[in-house]
Amino acid sequence: MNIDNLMNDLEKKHPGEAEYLQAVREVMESIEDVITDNPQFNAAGIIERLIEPDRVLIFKIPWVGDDGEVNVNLGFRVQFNNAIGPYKGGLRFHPSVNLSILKFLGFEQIFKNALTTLPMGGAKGGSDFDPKGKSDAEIMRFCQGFMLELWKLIGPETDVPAGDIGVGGKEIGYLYGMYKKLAREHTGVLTGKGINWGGSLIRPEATGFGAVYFAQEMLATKGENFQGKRVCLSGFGNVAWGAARKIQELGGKVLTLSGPDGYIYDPEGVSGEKIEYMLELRASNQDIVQPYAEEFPGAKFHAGKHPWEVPCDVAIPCATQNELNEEDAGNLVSNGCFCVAEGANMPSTPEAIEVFLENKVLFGPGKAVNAGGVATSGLEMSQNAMKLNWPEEEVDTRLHQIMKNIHEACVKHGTEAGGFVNYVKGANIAGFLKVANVMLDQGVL
Ligand code: NDP
Ligand code: 2IT
Repeated sequence: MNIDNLMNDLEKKHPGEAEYLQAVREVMESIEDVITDNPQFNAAGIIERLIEPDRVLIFKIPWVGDDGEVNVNLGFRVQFNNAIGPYKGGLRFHPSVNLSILKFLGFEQIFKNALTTLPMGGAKGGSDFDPKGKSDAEIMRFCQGFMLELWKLIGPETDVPAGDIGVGGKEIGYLYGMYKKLAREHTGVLTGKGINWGGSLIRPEATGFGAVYFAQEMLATKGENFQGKRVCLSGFGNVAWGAARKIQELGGKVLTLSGPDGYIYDPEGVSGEKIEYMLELRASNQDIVQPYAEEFPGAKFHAGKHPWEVPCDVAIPCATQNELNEEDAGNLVSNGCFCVAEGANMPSTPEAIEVFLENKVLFGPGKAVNAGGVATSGLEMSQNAMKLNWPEEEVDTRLHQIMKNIHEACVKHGTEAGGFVNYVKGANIAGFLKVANVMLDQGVL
């Protein structure tokens, strides 16, 4: 496989789709040797079939604001690959959303979902709708308009969306209500549902808990754990909240949070009521982290800066793609950070990843580290299919075991001569092999 030729052809077909091309290149670089050693994949055109989505739906959502004005947003669903199960992946509502971002997320989701060991294919969707400053009534009308188009494409055995940035329990409720009305059925068509209508315990916490379980496994390879560790987090949303809770439980200290406006440094640690305050901040729909420093005066707000300049042992980026660059990676390494676990999807730039790998940092990529969210969505689907609910402990135990298994798969496929574990390679190879072999079994489709 000539990666440069492949990428040039792909770029010609999809010019300007930077995030999508970035995600494809990373996977191709990891699996290059696997492709050379297994000519059956090329013979079946696996790569060419894997890097293009099965289909993409783009639609418009006209909706009326509280002021009576008509607004029009774009909606998307990228159904990437359903070799191992129904299409599965979140919906993102954020003004930055475009086709490139959703294709990168859908592509990553194929391998992430394969790593969970559960039967789920890869998809992603969303809209450039900005929830910031919108009333509940506006969010409801928008979600209803979104589902009016989407419902035709999805179903509990076809495609099962969930949340992502800007889509939490409230939005899933409005989306589910509209689906139920249109399809005239109660099914597990979305995950992240409310606990009284088919949701799973632990799903809200799952991505953050899972990320910390994975980091725990990485630390254990060095005989370490979270006790007394200084941890820098970015973001202040769902993933950061779950991670903060679990780190506190394990005896670590969360020093930072961040938003698009800058970062918070809290030398006393983000713990107890401060963690729950994150939920209030997000629910305010203001999308700034600065008020934390006004609420808790021991903390300091640093406008327009990344949290990665604060000395720490472990870093867990939980905000968005490409939020941690080469300079940030350099700062982390020179300040002694030895473990980086990606809670967000593709938060580190390729240059930053290179810095981490060159310096033998324990670096866990998003598709492995944050797979606990979609894994617990898979557990929600299982519970829906059985029409019963597992207790919290059962879901958490399964989630924990899944994260341990993903870590083991990364070690199996990513251990280099000399013993260093390249988790990027390990996750990409393990995820790819599963999907590629299933595609071989099922023929050219
Ligand atoms: P939330 O909407 O709950 O929080 C997102 C956080 O990231 C907010 O703090 C948000 O602030 C910030 N953020 C978003 N876009 C930007 C930007 N362009 N620049 C700086 N900060 C930004 O989302 P989640 O916590 O659910 O998602 C966070 C990350 O985790 C995403 O990468 C998501 O894809 C990933 N993820 C989520 C899973 C889940 O189950 N929810 C599962 C696996 C991965 P603001 O909104 O103000 O921009
Ligand atoms: O990026 C992700 O894995 C998610 N946003 C969760 C997807 C899901 O279907 O639960």
